[in-house]
Amino acid sequence: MGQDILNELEKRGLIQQTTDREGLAQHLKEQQVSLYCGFDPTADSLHIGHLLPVTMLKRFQDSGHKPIALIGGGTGMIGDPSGRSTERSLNETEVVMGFARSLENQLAKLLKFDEGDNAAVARNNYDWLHNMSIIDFLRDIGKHFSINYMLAKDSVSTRIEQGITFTEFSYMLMQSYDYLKLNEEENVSLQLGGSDQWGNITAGMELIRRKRDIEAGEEVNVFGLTVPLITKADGTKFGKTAGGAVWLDPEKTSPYEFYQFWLNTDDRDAVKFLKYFTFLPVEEIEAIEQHFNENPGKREAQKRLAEEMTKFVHDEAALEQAIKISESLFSGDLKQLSAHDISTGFKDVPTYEIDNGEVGLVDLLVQAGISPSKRQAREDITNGAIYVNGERNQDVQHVLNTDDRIEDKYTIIRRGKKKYTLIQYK
Ligand code: 629
Repeated sequence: MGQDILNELEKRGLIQQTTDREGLAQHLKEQQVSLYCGFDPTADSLHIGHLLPVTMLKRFQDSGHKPIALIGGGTGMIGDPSGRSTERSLNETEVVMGFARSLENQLAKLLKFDEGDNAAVARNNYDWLHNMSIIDFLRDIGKHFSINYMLAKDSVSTRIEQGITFTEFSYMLMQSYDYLKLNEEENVSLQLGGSDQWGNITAGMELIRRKRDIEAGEEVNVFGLTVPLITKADGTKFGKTAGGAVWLDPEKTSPYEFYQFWLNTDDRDAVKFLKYFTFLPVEEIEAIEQHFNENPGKREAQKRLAEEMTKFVHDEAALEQAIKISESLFSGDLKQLSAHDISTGFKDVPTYEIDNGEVGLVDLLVQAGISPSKRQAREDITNGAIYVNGERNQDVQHVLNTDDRIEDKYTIIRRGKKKYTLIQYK
């Protein structure tokens, strides 16, 4: 089954921890393994922090195993304390349900749900958690965990000082129950997650062992595997930009912004990220690494990373649009951009709205705050520092007319090398 997937994952640096490494390797060699990773619906989209586990599910699927994407419709109502220093605020049921549907649709695009005997499966733990009785929960699950065991988990121990409610304290029992449930119903024997999930994953294994040992006296083969937390060479948090989180939903983070996020990867991180996130074979990445080391200025590693990731999360057409916008902005040649390209590519650029009439270039520069005074505006123009839609304009008498508008909506003014302002007509 699959060309020794664990070795491949190890080569790529993707294994933080596993339970019983030897046993797991054997298990994966002997049979098709059903494995799962959970995603709590805490927003209406997955973000880049979810991408590594998603690609992990795909790697296992590509090597013949069966991935199960668990949507935490039930656990999302409670809130995982893992890796968090403060209590979460609770969302309404309808909100969580809506988020759950969005995540399910996104996952449907990233894994193969309809191919072969290892087609991916989506389950939602709301289905078995929402009507579980408190008596059953405390008798059948709670009874298997000592308070000492639960207090010793990082997710809890790091919160004792700050405070943790009984609600979040109980979270690990729900995730443990999921593993048990999926073990029984889907024959799941491996749970994946980020390293923040280690405590919850091992708690689930504990519950399965206790249940099975008590009820049948048999040995059970269940495993856990975590991927590393992603760190960046410059010490800043991975996945955050000035504009906030990087979402997988193209409405929240456009494919252009998504592409740019990867393109801006630090030289020191680029090869590591190629190994982590892309499906390019390690040998190919090593070849890219060699070229890259010879000529880092070409940013070949970042370009390849941005291409592969944009293609995976979005599609070929989105990638082409992202490249087109990036190249136009870089070269300053904006003529080939559509209004739609502009609204995507200039999201973070200062925008100035003006009435739909004619306006002199000098006046516009001052009104839009591009030049500080009329005198300076005239100087900027004569000096050749002002570009209208990518073309230098040195005419102080120029009056902006409809020819200066892209699809009658926008004019792009550039002052100097890089300072863009978007003029939008009301
Ligand atoms: C029920 C819920 C389960 C199994 C897992 C879960 C969700 C889990 C969690 N995961 C994070 C999330 O939902 O909170 N308790 O945002 C997130 N995960 C992916 C990775 C993670 C983790 O979705 O495991 O480490 C991020 O990389 O934080 O039965």
